Amino acid sequence: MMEQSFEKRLDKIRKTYNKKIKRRNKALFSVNGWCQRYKRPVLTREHVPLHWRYDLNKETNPFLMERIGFNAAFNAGAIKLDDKYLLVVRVEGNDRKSFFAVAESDNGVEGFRFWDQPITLPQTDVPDTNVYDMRLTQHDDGWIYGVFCTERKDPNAAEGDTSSAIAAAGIARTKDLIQWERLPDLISTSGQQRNVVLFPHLIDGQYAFYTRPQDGFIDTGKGGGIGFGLSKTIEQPEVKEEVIVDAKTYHTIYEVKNGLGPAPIKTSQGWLQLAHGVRNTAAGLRYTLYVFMTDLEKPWVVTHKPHGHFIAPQEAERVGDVSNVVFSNGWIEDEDGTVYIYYASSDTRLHVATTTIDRLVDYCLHTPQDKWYSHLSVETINELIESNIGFMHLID
Ligand code: M1P
Repeated sequence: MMEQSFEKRLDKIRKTYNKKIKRRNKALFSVNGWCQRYKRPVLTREHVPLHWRYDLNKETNPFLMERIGFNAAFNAGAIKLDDKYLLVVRVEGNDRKSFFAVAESDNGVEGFRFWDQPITLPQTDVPDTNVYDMRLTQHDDGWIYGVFCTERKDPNAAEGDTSSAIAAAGIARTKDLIQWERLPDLISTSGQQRNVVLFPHLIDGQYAFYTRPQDGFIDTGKGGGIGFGLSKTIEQPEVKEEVIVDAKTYHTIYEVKNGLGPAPIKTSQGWLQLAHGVRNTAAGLRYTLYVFMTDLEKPWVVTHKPHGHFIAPQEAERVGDVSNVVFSNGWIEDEDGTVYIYYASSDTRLHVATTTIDRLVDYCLHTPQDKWYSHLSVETINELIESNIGFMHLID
């Protein structure tokens, strides 16, 4: 076992890697018509370049072993620049540290390749222990902003508590995704923040953020819900007041907590929003994605909110490092109205689902709302059945 020469191993490793990254993807039939899933994930840990993993010098690595292991490639911010579909991926090493790396594709559904080096993220005075889940916003001010979660050990953790952490919104900006300028972390009134997203336009001359105030690192406590607040500057970002856009709500898919996904997409009907909702189960937390719409002039006011989830973990997506999770912090609107939704499953790998602006708008406008009670759900179903009476011959 393992007696293969350096050269033979190299040949096999190289071929396996190239086969993996060149694999074509295939759209699957969409039963619900909301979006099309694809047969294969667009990125996995196996897409991490070989020169990040192996010391390729036979003298110093005679067994051609991986010197640096990678555990996952998931939750990615997304943007289209110069005709390329670009993802700022959360790559997680075996050391549990996440960092950001750009992967590029010509068509958005296959052939993603990481750029040669991961992003070098400048630090603030207090270094980030861990960073993840960057949301990209092409802002009117000419910068591309990346807002992400920065996590540091809680300085007030009790002696022996080596888990408690503080989550905050880190901010960096760039023009090319290569050079990044770090700005101070967002200051807000709540103890912690995650899932913060910069809105692309100024509102009343101020920078606008969707937030997710939370009391604790995992538990959102009183703070649950997607919030919204304004900051006078981006160089000293501070939100002094947050209104709740979409609250966590009893007996829904966002009962325990929720958080915005990517920056919203503008349509003639309103802002399309993608978010994740979390509920508890006997088997642990379940994360699903939902879609809603906010007002064009007041993007903090919900105008349409379909009931339930838009994407939930299915089949192999259900299992991973944190099972029963789908999460998205990136989507791309193409010139022809196609929307590429990049969602990760179970904190392990990244997938794409495609849809269109028209479909998403139709989904928001015509999917029934949650009426909060089982008997009212039945009422809604009966309304549909009633309206279908003249069309039953179509399915007989
Ligand atoms: O493990 C599931 C997700 O948990 C967090 O999301 P939230 O803050 O809403 O609980 C994030 O850490 C996210 O990265 C992760 O996918």
